[in-house]
Amino acid sequence: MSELILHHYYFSPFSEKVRAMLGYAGLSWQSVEVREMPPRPLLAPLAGGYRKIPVAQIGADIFCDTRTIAREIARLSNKPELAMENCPEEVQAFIREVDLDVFLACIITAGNRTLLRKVLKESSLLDLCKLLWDRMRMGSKAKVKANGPGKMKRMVREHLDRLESMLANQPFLFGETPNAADFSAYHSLWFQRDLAEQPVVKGYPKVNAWMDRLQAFGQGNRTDISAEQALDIARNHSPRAVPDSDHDGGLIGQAVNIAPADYGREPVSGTLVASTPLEWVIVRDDATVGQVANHFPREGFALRP
Ligand SMILES: N[C@@H](CCC(=O)N[C@@H](CS)C(=O)NCC(=O)O)C(=O)O
Repeated sequence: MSELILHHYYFSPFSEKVRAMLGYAGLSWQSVEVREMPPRPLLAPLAGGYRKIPVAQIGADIFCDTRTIAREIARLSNKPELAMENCPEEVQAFIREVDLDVFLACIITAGNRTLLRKVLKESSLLDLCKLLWDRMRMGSKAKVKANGPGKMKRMVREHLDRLESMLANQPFLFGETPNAADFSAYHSLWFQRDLAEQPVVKGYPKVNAWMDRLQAFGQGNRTDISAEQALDIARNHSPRAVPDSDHDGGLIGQAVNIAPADYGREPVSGTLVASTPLEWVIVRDDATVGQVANHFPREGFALRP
């Protein structure tokens, strides 16, 4: 069993991205299911204010954002192609686009009765109202350019056209085997096709076959544990050693805030202990679990001394 713990919820596309990666990587992992919206009091000691999902944990190290999570999965499974930075620049540019603009277009245009029915099966009407309110508030504070619904529907169709042609002569988007791009493109379409059952995806046979191929890898070997067990694990570990690095020049050892730059921009405060070209690591002393380290990708995040 790898020591990786994933804090996630079923309806979260970015969680689905990681679950699918864990399947391709063939890893055993531990699962903690969290609510679809804050407050998440048993995750807060680990995430330290970071509100997005999923979050991964290895001992007392907490990985925020699927980019740092993918890096850990790549390392644990010896599948470097899962980490974006190991992919060619063309692939990285594709991932940047699909993980933000295409994701938002797919999520916002997916809403329909089927999706509502499925969400209501798992929660109450009151919780559904709270969820919609939470997402509206998150959207109103976001720093991403908003497109109208017509434009977003067009974006989804253009994206599907593009994938269909990329898959014309090969099983995966960039060749014979998957890389990080496949999982980034997959999760938003999973939300459209498998959750909302939107008819638009049906018209794309190669895209459907590719999604089925990714799903055939499974989701690895999952063991459910409780949030309290995850907290115990953090409490019984110390953060791992960090690389000797000071990419920002002189900030190591200083108190900093790190927050996503796009949406869900709640900051996490701590002492900067590593600053590499790819990531920032801060340590925090938490009253419940003791010292934990939070890892953030540089891309898509902002650091303030
Ligand atoms: N860039 C983030 C995006 C994560 C994200 O947007 N997650 C959504 C769920 S799929 C989220 O956190 N929504 C708000 C919430 O669940 O509280 C990543 O790659 O992990």
